[in-house]
Amino acid sequence: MLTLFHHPRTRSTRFIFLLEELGAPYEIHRIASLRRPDGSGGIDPANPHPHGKSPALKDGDTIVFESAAIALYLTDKFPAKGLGPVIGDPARGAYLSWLAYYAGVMEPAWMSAWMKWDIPRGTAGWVAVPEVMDFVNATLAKGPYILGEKFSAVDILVGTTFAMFMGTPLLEKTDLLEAYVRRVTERPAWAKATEIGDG
Ligand SMILES: N[C@@H](CCC(=O)N[C@@H](CS)C(=O)NCC(=O)O)C(=O)O
Repeated sequence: MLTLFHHPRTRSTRFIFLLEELGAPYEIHRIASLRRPDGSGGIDPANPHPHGKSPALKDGDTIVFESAAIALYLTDKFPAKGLGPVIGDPARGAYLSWLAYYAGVMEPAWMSAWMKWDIPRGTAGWVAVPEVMDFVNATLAKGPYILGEKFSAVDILVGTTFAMFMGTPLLEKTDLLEAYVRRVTERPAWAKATEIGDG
């Protein structure tokens, strides 16, 4: 049995989405508390994440943390649904690249925009949001999903993040992005995830 360490309205809801898509058996351990920007909250000692963050996943004695790693772990463990290209699939390279890009470039890009940080040219390891979006838009112009014709766990990470930011000063709403977000969030598993996860 898999245990998802989850806190309502945090990044962990995306893994209820993925687990539902995969038809995987799982239980939810609700993280009792998280650190909040206003100084409230604190780390729940029962949360196995090394920094007390949400999400984390437990599979027997194995602990997996960081969203990109959890996505890869789950799609590798449950390959039948085809939500992540497996080793040997020509799309595997793109899949791994997008998972790493999500964690290592996209999230820092949005965080630096939100914090109004200037990204030092050529040295930061990530790029600013407009450059990220040029790449995303060029990718989505070629197919309905990030990996092309097939919905994957990358869309769960990217599509739900866009759903949150689109229309804010951080992310301009465009027809292309709106249609993409709709394709991802109209899936029944997302409705189920928010119903289970927000409670
Ligand atoms: N890089 C982590 C980020 C996880 C994260 O920061 N989660 C937030 C909630 S959405 C959290 O737990 N914040 C409380 C804290 O940082 O202590 C991932 O992608 O899984």
